[in-house]
Amino acid sequence: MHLDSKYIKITNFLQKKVHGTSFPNPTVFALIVESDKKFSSNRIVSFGFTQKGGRPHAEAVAISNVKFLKNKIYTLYSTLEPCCHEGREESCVEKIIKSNIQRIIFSSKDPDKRVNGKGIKKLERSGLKVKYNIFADEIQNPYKGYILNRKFNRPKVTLKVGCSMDSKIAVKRGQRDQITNKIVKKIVHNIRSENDAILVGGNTIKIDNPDLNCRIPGLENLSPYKVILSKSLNFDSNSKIFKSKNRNLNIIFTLESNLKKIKSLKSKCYKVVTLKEEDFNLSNILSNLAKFGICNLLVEGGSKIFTSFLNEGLVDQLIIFRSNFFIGPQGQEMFSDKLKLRQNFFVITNVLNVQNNIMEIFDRKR
Ligand code: AOF
Ligand code: ZN
Repeated sequence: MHLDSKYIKITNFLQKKVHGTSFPNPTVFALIVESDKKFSSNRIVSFGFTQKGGRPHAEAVAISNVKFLKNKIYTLYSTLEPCCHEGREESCVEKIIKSNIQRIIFSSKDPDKRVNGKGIKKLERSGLKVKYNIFADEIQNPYKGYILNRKFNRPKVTLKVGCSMDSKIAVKRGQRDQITNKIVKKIVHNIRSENDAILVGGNTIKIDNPDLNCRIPGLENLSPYKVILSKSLNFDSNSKIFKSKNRNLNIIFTLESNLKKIKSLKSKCYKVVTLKEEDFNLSNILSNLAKFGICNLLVEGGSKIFTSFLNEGLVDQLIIFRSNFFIGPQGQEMFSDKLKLRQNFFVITNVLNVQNNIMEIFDRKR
């Protein structure tokens, strides 16, 4: 039925408007359409999306706003398969079965193993009509991090670099410089708000003393969690990164077991994970982050960290903001000389003009 394509397209479109606002749950968008028996008159009577903190789920919100009438047909459209596990509340499948919804149409199956097709079976067993995989490719992109988390136990990794025309990230080694323009800054803050966490190395804290939050008015509380990799915790614990009143899932991965240092960081809302030397590697750190619920990770530096992520083949997207001037040979290189060059790993998916700067987007080849 072409109506189903039309409403799924609307659902997928609207999902993108609220994407990334429901950590630790995927942001699902649902619509309920009321039709007459012949489907000649159809209208959207309700919508819902996954709320802050992950609950209520999208379907629950949408259902709660409908006054179901006996002589009408109700179709629920959703970006994701409705859940069937008893979580913090009754499952969406149960809610749908108890309501007057007869048809359920959704875009993508849920890769979470508690659901993954079981939602479909339960709905069908109750005599409801279910259709899925409708424009599922449209939702693959926003759900990429979620899918990687649930299927491969790691988040989607985006590496963000700001540099000069000759790919230098600072005028001198060990120095912080603003290289890209003000509009780039806004775009970066927007990208931050869409990620669950930002990862930096301990050196970046020492050199840049960054805040790493989102400072776009209205989006401040979508600031990502902070993740620091620091073998020795040898940074100033009064750095800005420890001052912002972020929520409680900032994490430091370290080799250090000094209880006094750890206690002081805990008091600044940081979880400290002390790893053994052999476990202090990016794959293990990513799987730890996935367990904490992180689906989208932004890596903001520095060059050693960028290089390690690239060398280990762990980058899904590379975003380079390039300014309009050269820095020259004394500048800090974007990647360290340990970078193992590999061809054909990325494809250029977009190049955008940002006033006098350029935004280059590279995606990992499938
Ligand atoms: C839905 N609608 O809006 C979302 C769903 O922690 P819980 O109990 O809320 O469950 C989280 C899981 O619920 C998550 O991994 C995914 O399988 C599903 N997300 N499902 O029906 C929603 N956000
Ligand atoms: Zn649900």
